[in-house]
Amino acid sequence: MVVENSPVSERFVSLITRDTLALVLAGGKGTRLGSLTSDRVKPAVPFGGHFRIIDFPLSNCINSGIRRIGILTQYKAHSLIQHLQQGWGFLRSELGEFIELLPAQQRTGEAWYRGTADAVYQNMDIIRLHHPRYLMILGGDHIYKMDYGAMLAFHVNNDAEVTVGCMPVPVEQSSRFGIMDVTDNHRITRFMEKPEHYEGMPNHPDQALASMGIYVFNTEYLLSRLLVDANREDSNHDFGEDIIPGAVRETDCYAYPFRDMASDGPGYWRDVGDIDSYWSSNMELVGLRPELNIYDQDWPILTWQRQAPPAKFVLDEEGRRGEAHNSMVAGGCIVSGAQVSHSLLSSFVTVDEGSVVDQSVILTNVHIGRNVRLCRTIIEIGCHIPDGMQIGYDLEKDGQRFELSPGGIVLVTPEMLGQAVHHVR
Ligand code: ADQ
Ligand code: ADP
Repeated sequence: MVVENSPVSERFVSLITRDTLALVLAGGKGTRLGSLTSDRVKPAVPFGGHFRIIDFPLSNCINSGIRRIGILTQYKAHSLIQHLQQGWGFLRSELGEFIELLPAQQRTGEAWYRGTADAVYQNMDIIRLHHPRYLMILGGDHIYKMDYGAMLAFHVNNDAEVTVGCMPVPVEQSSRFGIMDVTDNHRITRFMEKPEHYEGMPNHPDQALASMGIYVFNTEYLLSRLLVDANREDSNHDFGEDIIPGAVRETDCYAYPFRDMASDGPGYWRDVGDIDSYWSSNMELVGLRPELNIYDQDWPILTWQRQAPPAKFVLDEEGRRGEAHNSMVAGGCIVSGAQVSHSLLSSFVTVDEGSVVDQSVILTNVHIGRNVRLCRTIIEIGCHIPDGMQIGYDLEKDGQRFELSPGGIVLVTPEMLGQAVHHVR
């Protein structure tokens, strides 16, 4: 096993990842994604054509050699549970590997999960059963590729009790994140959750060091803190607000700088917090040189997907080409005599003759009729866009019948379409 106080050689990283239990926080309400989260929790929101957002942290776990994973759920979990059951059942329990759902179930009293720290506290008995030496706490709603093994090795090498994943952000964004001050050797000296005012990093006043909401804890330390926190009436039972600031005051906490695995440059990490950032991070994928490479076979993003025939592009009877460029088109799609550009089509999308789809994110099982024009739209699973409809050109009108984001992206759901079509009749 790892020898106390001695640097971890790369040979031993696998011993640390095997001694780690990952807990993915997937229970937040996350209302800023509007109708995309009206009946599913954010980690279950589809992303990048094939994936659900939670596939990113889960794939990071598997690719890092962490194969014991608990998922803490609470609100609107049906779609998430279905996805995990369909796609993430491949681990071998006889080898001690598992992905386990940990729904709020009043294990410690009357309350549902009161906050992120309470969600972990309420599962303390289950955590103890697995007796992991390290706990890796992960948010379930971020898009990124990260080798957690490197962060765990950093934690052990520093002899830390707590390690927080971090990256620099523009100082104006400080109020959206946990922000920390660190010494030259990465020890955290101060942690402020979403500060209203922050003066910037000493060497870079235009930047702030932000917490990614990813933590490594020595299990015994975290469990002892959670016991104390659970009984405090002045606590919100939240990692960012209570546990991390308290730990920084009393023990050795380190900040692990997240870097890109391939280039060692700044890492790609997105919190798809609202409709505009959801749309733009999907759009980044279809661009010329996406920062996030989902074609990297060394770090596959795993998911569940339906069996689908290849995507098909058809010349229609009038000789109009069915084409897509600068786009990603999933299996089961048929583009017939229609033009698709700068867009992302999930599986089983059909685009009929004479239609134009531009800068749009189309989710699974969508039918786009004839002579439809879509620009800067997000079309929810199961929509049928009637012939001749135009969306994304007259934003004032679209704002009345669909959901319009501050950045001018139109989100369309089957319910809104039902009402819009009914209204026209
Ligand atoms: P926020 O993003 O505001 O800040 P929060 O809303 O607490 O964090 O959500 C973190 C994760 O926990 C999400 O994946 C969410 O789904 C889940 N979650 C929330 N409430 C839960 C509950 N009751 N039960 C189970 N899961 C729950 C955090 C940190 C900041 C950091 C940012 C980075 O507090 O310091 O900068 O993440 O995005
Ligand atoms: P929702 O997220 O709205 O609950 P559902 O899970 O009900 O979505 O799925 C709606 C349709 O999308 C179904 O046909 C289902 O087979 C398909 N689907 C579900 N998950 C995925 C996925 N990860 N990738 C592609 N298609 C999916």
